[in-house]
Amino acid sequence: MRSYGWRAPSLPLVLMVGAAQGAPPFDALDADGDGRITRAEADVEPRVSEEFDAIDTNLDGTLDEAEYARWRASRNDTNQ
Ligand SMILES: [Ca+2]
Ligand SMILES: [Ca+2]
Repeated sequence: MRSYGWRAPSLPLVLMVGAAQGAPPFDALDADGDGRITRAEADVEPRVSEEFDAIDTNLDGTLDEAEYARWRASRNDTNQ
């Protein structure tokens, strides 16, 4: 008489969480809203922090929205 019906609804939740684990939106990391993500701001997101140099394609030490959008798009491609 044990009920294990909770397993069924848990699966879509896992899938949703998995999808949400993609990179956060630019605005979420740009804490001070100046349109650039600094290293300090990127520190809250380990994946962004680790790849900071790769994302900063113009090497100015900050991530602008275009650089970040390009990186997010490339991640989405590989994740699917
Ligand atoms: Ca900022
Ligand atoms: Ca940059």
